Amino acid sequence: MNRTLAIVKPDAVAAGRAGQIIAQLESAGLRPRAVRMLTMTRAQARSFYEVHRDRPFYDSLVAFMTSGPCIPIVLEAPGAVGRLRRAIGATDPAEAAPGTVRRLHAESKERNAIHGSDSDPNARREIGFFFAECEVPDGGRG
Ligand code: 3AN
Repeated sequence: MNRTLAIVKPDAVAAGRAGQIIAQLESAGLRPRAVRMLTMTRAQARSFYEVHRDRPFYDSLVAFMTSGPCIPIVLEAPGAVGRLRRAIGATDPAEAAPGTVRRLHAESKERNAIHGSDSDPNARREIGFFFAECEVPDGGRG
């Protein structure tokens, strides 16, 4: 059993799709372990997406991610990182497989409904970014 981080992004929350998306993750065998709802500050969004700071879409991505509330979720499953990535689909919803969260709910490469950690080390970092030790004891386990 290990953990990963999903974020239901501001576009999906604003569209009233958070419940459907979380149900879809549960159907894919991902068990919510901790959940929050918050609006990211600019500093938080810049830091979370630091790896993309030199990409042309960085400022726009930060503006989008701070545009309204989002829902970070710690999910548990065997092979959690890969299981979540398969459930959410490709970055571009036009390329996402049928039945994936992005195929069903995303508008564009940027407004793409959900984030999922892309590796165990990044899952540990991202869980620690949003959740305190008391919310996910041993939260760092990958
Ligand atoms: P993924 O979320 O599929 O792992 P990343 O890590 O390459 O994709 O990108 C992080 C986020 O940056 C995406 N979820 C999306 O919101 C945004 N993004 C990625 N590529 C583009 C792009 N070409 N144009 C606009 N936004 C993008």
